[in-house]
Amino acid sequence: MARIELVLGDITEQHVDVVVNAANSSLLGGGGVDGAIHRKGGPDVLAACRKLRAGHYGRGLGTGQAVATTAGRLPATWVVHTVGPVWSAAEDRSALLADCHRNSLRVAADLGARTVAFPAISTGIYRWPVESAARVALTTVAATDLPEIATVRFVLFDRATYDVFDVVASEVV
Ligand code: AR6
Repeated sequence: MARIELVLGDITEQHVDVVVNAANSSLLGGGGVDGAIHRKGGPDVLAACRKLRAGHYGRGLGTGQAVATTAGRLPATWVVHTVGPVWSAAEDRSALLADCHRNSLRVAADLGARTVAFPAISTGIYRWPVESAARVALTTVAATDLPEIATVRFVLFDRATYDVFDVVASEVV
């Protein structure tokens, strides 16, 4: 099993092989993590995303799927873009949130990545409650055994989110 780390910080500053982007199905940018990755990664990231849209992903990236591009000017080597589910109180979409994590790790392993950094997918603009998202993210990563991946780092942007991940990690990992 990969070592799981929690850090308080900015995902665009991580020196890892892969940073995971909390993207949307257009792959063409947005706010939050997505905006920061495109801003700091620069035009090569957007160009690679446009190429994906012109090819296999003409209809966009489905919720729970993952695909890689260059990381452009980021310190990471690759960005793996995934689309989290929008929170719904009426419908349990946890399986899709788990898919995001599992599929991102598989794409990273196929690239030969050893270190992968995730943000708290779906907990911002997509409004997923942090404790529930942390439980899905941490249990899924802990259960996804890919020998290539040595370290998975959750990069939490604020202290409150970090503290919730820390409590959940002590229960499930
Ligand atoms: N580093 C680490 N975490 C961050 C950063 C950062 N630089 N910036 C924000 N966060 P969000 P979502 C935290 O909204 O909920 C975009 O428009 C943030 O505080 O980035 O999956 C996409 O294009 C929150 O805890 O992702 C989609 O349309 C977490 O990262 C939509 O937002 C996720 O927040 C995706 O929404």
